[in-house]
Amino acid sequence: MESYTEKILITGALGQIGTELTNRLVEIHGAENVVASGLDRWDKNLTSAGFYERMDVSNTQLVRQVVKDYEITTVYHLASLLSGTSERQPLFAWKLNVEPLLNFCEMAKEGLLKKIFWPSSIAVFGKGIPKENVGQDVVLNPTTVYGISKMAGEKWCEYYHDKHGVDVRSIRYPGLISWKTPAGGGTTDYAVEIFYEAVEQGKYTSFISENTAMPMLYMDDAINATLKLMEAPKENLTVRTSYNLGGLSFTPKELATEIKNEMPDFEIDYQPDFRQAIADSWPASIDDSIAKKDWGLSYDFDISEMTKDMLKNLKIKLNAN
Ligand code: AKB
Repeated sequence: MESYTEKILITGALGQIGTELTNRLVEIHGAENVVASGLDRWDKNLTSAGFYERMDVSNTQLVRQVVKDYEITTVYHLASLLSGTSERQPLFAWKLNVEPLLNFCEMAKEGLLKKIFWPSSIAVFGKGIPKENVGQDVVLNPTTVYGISKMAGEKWCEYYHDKHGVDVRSIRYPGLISWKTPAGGGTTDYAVEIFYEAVEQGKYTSFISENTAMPMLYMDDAINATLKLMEAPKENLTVRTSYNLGGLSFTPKELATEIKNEMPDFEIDYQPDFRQAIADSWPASIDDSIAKKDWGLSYDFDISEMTKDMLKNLKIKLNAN
């Protein structure tokens, strides 16, 4: 295996995944080897990375310059518009979710980058696909702008790998649950909001109906999976579109029951909005056996451990603010 010092660029570094992934990458590689980027102005409390670049990932020339200036070897390209927001800004979502990925793939093709991580989503599946235990290779039929952009991105990843040897790796993330940085604009975000409202108000109105199951994952498990995939030997990887990742599968009602176990006075009601139709087109559970076999995917948190951890940390965080 080729050995070199990794110099890492993270786009969307101030987002829900970006904040936590940056911290872990800094722990592993050292702050001096990690460059965070985002749209916000620089503030020393913003990130643990050694460097911060304020940049719009759609600015191809600027991104290329940053890659060259820092001699970046590995990119975690997380900047993306999620499902709910993408429906409201379809053309912008297409541009943001697909074009910067192609820019990074072109740079890798030219030898400027060695490895790219790009997140896909369970949104790629869509209508007419069985709900339960959805396999890696089912026909994709997304009906949302976000799902279409992720499906196209996956095919571009495979294309650049097969045709040009670009080492671009990807995971189909389920809904991600975390307490450090709030999610924004997704359909699975109810499963984050519910915890904030439980701690702050003792009640929550869910925009997803009570019996709609979706795959979800606690952030610690998502970060571990991402790092494991990126560390896996190339030859072990049999999927070059994007790996299925199942995580946990539960409904708003089941999550509310878990919260009630910890906070008996917690109350929930349901007022589904436009995101219900998006959730209805997504799988309830996912088969991720290929990721387990190829690169050792595993999870540490079940729904009750996750609930306890979320409530414990949010209580500290929200009281401290
Ligand atoms: C969303 O709800 O849009 C995201 C996702 C599942 O990709 N969390």
